[in-house]
Amino acid sequence: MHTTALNFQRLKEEKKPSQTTFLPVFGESTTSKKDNEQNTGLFTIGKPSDGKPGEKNKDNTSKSTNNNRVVTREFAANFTLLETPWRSVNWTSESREELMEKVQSYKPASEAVSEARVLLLGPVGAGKSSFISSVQSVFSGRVINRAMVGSSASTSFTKKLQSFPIRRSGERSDPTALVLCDIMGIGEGDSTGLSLYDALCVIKGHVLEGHQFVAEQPVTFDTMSIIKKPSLKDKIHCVVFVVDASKINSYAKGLSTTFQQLRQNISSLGVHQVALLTHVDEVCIDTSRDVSQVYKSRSIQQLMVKAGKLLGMATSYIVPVKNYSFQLELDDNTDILLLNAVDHILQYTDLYFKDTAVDYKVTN
Ligand SMILES: Nc1nc2c(ncn2[C@@H]2O[C@H](COP(=O)(O)OP(=O)(O)OP(=O)(O)O)[C@@H](O)[C@H]2O)c(=O)[nH]1
Ligand SMILES: [Mg+2]
Repeated sequence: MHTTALNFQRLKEEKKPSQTTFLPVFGESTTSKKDNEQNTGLFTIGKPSDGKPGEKNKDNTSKSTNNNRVVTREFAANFTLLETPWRSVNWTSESREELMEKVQSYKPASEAVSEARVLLLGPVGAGKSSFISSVQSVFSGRVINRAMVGSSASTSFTKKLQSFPIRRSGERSDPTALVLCDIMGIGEGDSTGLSLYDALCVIKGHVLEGHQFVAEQPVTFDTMSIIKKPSLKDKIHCVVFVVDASKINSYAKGLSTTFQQLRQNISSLGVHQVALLTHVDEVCIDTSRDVSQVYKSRSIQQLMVKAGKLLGMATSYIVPVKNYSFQLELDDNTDILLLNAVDHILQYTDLYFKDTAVDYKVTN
């Protein structure tokens, strides 16, 4: 049996009926309270925290360990699956191969650059580095941690700007034309994390590879580590916002304002933005067991709407993904969801080249 399924089972069994709390996480559900009690369950899955195993939370919910990860969070999961998926995906190995081929043969729609630079932006612990590692894992044929993944602590694990060319599968493993750029997590409305100013400096191409970000110390133009006149190859060609589905209901209020400011400024640079809704395996037990159920999940559909509101973005720009986090082996359906996300990103990256790069060529 799948490890996660086992954990769910064990945790559900541990939960005594008297302890069960119904959390109205999915407010838009049309089911009655009785239906909810039948269709929902309280489940937890490996999330790190500072607490010790077995310790009690303030709300008296118990913590337990799962592969050295302390389980603290509780979700009311709506287990009801829709009959018809709300987006159609071809979950076959042929489709996986086709998507892989598409990404490997991708060429930017501009002669001025040989690679597309895509920046992942999002709160601490959202899964930015995990997405990069997961995409590279698909092409490597095994789960690897290329971009270093942290835990979802309060400060960003990733501190510097680091570009990861996605490498082709096979022995040559030469780089594709897709470069995913990892960066420090953005602050949730206060002064911690990557600032709006620094994010824009990166997108405009002023920041050198390896630049270490320090919260409250903005990138300065009098240092040597700055590209004063960036060319198209130095710039970011698409921004991907990354948000954690399991935190959509608890992100700080200021985060929405931060996203709004980022989106306005990035849009004025002509750079298109899409979004990834990660951790979908933590908000839907059916999806956790089988990723191909993701577009039938009512709870994920509802969280997509909430993510759209948080980001100020239509849901058609957002795709759900499950990153490789605790698994050691690849799974075809997880790969397909990840590859679909990459395909989605590349479509919007090319829009930038089509819209802007022509002007760029003429004016530069
Ligand atoms: N279950 C699950 N865990 C995930 C997923 N994505 C990331 N994680 C876990 O979430 C934690 C944080 O992931 P990171 O990739 O380091 O997040 P980040 O956005 O790069 O965070 P910072 O670098 O700290 O800003 C790690 O423990 C990952 O294993 C996912 O889709 N599902
Ligand atoms: Mg990171």
